[in-house]
Amino acid sequence: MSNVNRFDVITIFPEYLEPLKLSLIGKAVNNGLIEIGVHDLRAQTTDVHGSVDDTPYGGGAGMVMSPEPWGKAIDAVAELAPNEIHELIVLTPAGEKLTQELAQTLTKSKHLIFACGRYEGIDVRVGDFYSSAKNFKVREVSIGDYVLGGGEVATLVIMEAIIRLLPGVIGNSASLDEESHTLSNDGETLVEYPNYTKPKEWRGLEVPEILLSGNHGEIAKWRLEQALIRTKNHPN
Ligand code: 6GU
Repeated sequence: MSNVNRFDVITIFPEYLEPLKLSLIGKAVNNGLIEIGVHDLRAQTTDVHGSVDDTPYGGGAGMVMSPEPWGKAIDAVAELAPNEIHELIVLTPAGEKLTQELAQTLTKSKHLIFACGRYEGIDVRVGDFYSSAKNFKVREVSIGDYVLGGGEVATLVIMEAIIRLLPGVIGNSASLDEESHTLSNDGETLVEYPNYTKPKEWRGLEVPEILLSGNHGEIAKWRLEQALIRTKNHPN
């Protein structure tokens, strides 16, 4: 069984996803570990203005994204991974909150489709339709309790959280086991212990003596204590 291999993003601002070409994710694409497609929702519109939204039934402020361009765009990207289960991630501040555990779960999906809503969101029937469609799984996901202008930045966050966990993406995969929200103390998730590198003294600040001792047992104990203190003082 292999991990995720395809990500498709549907948006009215494809340029927002340009950072996917950089750094760790860009390298993972160049090395053939993953495939990424970014698709302009407006390519699926039929009127001269390329309209993707309309006024809400029942009245109220703002605009709602129309279902038809979304349906066409999602059907088209599903064809790019024809024999897979398509996990449709609908970005919305009302969704399930992204956690390290959810990122880990999403590494198991072979095909992830990110639907980046703007305005007051996407007509809810889009999610409803694909929820009952064969070969689709739908999740509404949020990255935190604040409101963004659209799902594009949230997509970058979620994709980075997933892709760095995939085998081969990070050279030293042991570093994944020691980072914040992964370290565990009897089932409790901890934030990471403090890290130091050379020089031994910087602007009058010293590296803790224990880290220079070479005593791996004592160092591990100190790091766990520090992680526990930091976790306790963590604002969330
Ligand atoms: Cl996924 N979308 C928007 N528009 N705002 C958000 C969000 C998503 N997650 C947190 N805030």
